[in-house]
Amino acid sequence: MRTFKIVLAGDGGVGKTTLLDAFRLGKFFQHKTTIGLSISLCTVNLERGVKCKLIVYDFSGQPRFMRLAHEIPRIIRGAQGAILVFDLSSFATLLVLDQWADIIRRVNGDIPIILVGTKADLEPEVGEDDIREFAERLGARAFVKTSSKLMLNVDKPFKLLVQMMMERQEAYTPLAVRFMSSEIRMKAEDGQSG
Ligand SMILES: Nc1nc2c(ncn2[C@@H]2O[C@H](COP(=O)(O)OP(=O)(O)OP(=O)(O)O)[C@@H](O)[C@H]2O)c(=O)[nH]1
Ligand SMILES: [Mg+2]
Repeated sequence: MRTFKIVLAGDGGVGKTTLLDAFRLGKFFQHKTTIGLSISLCTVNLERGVKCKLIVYDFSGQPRFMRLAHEIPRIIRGAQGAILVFDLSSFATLLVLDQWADIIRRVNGDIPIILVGTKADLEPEVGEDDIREFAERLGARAFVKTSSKLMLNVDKPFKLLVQMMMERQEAYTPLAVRFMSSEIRMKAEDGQSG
C-alpha cells in the first residue's frame, strides 16, 4: 500500500484536528488545542478498492507553540502534499496561510496543496472572491468548503489530495522505469499466452 506524508496546517482553532478526526473516525469530536504537533496515521479508501495510507502532520496553529517554528522545515521535509485550513467565519485566519505556503514551497517544491475553508455551518466572513484570490496566491490546486459539525465534505480534501499525489508520483517515475515495467508486463502477458 502506498504511504504519503502530508502537512495539515493553519491558524489556531480553525478546526484542523476536528476535520482530521471527522474524516478518520466518522464523527464530530470536541477537541482541546493541539500541543505542538500531532502525527497520526489514517487509511484512505479510494475507488475500486484501492487504499493508501496517510501520515498526517497536524500542527498546532497557536502562536505560543511557535517556539517550534525553526524546526518546521526539518519536520515537513519529504511531505508529498498539504492541506491548508482556514475558518470561513474568520477572515484573519486566511492571512496566516501565506507563511505556511512559503515554508512548504521552500522545503518541498511544487507539491499539491489543497485549501480548505472550515465551519461552513457558521455565518461566513470570507467571500468567494477572497478565497479565489488566496487559492491562486498560495498555489492551491483545489478549494473545499467543509463543516465537521455537519459532517459536510470531511473526506473530500484528503481524497482529492491523494489523487493528486498519486498522479504526481506517476508523472515523476523516470521514463526508463516505466518502459522497463511495461516491458516486463508485456513479457509476462506473452508468457501467459504462450
Ligand atoms: N461550528 C463549528 N465548529 C467547529 C467545526 N470544526 C471545529 N469546530 C470547533 O472549533 C474549535 C477548534 O477546533 P480544533 O479542531 O481544535 O482546531 P485546530 O485547528 O486543530 O486548533 P489548534 O490545534 O489549536 O491549532 C473546537 O471548539 C471545535 O469544536 C465546524 O465545522 N463547525
Ligand atoms: Mg489541532
